[in-house]
Amino acid sequence: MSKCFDIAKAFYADLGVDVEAAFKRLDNIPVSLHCWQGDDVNGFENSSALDGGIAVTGNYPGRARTIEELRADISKVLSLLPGKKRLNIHAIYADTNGRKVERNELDASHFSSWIDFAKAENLGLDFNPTCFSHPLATNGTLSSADAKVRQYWIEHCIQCRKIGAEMGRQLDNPCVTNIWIPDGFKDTPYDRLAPRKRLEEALDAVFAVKVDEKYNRDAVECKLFGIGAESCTVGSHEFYMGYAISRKKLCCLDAGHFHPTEVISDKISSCLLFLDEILLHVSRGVRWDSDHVVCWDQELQAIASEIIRHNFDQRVHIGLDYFDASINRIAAWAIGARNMYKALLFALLEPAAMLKDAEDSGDYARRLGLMEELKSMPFAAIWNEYCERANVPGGMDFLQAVKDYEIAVTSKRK
Ligand code: RNT
Ligand code: ZN
Repeated sequence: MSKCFDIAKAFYADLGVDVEAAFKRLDNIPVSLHCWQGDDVNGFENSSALDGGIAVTGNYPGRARTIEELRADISKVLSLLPGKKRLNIHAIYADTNGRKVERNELDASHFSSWIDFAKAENLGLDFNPTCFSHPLATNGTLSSADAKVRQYWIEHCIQCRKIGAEMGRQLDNPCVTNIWIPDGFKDTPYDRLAPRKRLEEALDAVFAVKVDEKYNRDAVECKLFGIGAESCTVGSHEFYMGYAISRKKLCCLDAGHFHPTEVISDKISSCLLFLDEILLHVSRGVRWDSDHVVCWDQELQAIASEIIRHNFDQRVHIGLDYFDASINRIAAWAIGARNMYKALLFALLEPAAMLKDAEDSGDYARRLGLMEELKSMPFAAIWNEYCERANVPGGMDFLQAVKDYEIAVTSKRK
């Protein structure tokens, strides 16, 4: 234990904050690491290029090209993260031994090696159908006007929920299976209702198949627009909010899926008045849904504070969703994920009683003053201690670990 930590701890104790209790609580808040930062959302089907209105930019060397490389990279990233972890995978990351398996024919056997990996790394798993980067996804998926296309994606989503439940069962840890579809229109549609009605019916068909809720939770992710779908997105926020509440599903809030000045931190409290649980895709949109690496910015802190202040730890599932290929991918992954834990820890160190008292007594100057002063508390010493206790590098040292791995491993991938 460092001297700095002792001093910092005393600073927080003065405010009535128990650092050890904060550590204990953080130990039980999982963050789900998205596998797709490692390979630019490529997956292992070796066919279609990334589409669906999302885009990865940059071509930094060292992208994981095989399942083995991706897992090695994930293990490296995990070794740089303190706290509880989960792993979030997409259907296109199936382990099919090089065989082509149609997405509507995928089953849990194609993910058994991921389940083994999760066991070895002590992770819970989360899952996603992949309703993009596929020849049948060029003109809508679950909302397509073509019944055969809709049926294909309905079957894919059903299979994915079964896979999720099997992951949850084998790991004895419920899996969140999140459905996101890219369906939308580049130009102004005449009829916005019909595709939404088709989506509603298709989702009902997907969820009509019962899978054990103990092991699989269903989430649906809304969006404002995508590249090539600028004028209308079928699965909008209103659509999925209504759907999630009426069907008792989790709604997924992605930080990049709203108007640029709209923030998901403000939506959490409202959603949780009407829903038991929600899923977050913590991301950072820069001007658009650009999926930049998550920074420890005001919004990230606000998201974490909302979760902590209202004891939503177990009702908000925290997932990460960003992809940057312009810098070392392992660093990008670790920087964003560490920021998530950091923001949670910072929120856990808020002097709740003091802030609440200022607010309840109407002393808003004191509330603002406290919030501002808290920003310059000796937080770094607490964060470093949390990392050290978890045997991961505190402070900037993780960058050296990434560099070493780059020299030994990723730079050799040609
Ligand atoms: C796309 C959504 C979706 C994807 C991942 C890969 O805008 O955010 O969650 O990023 O499923
Ligand atoms: Zn997302």
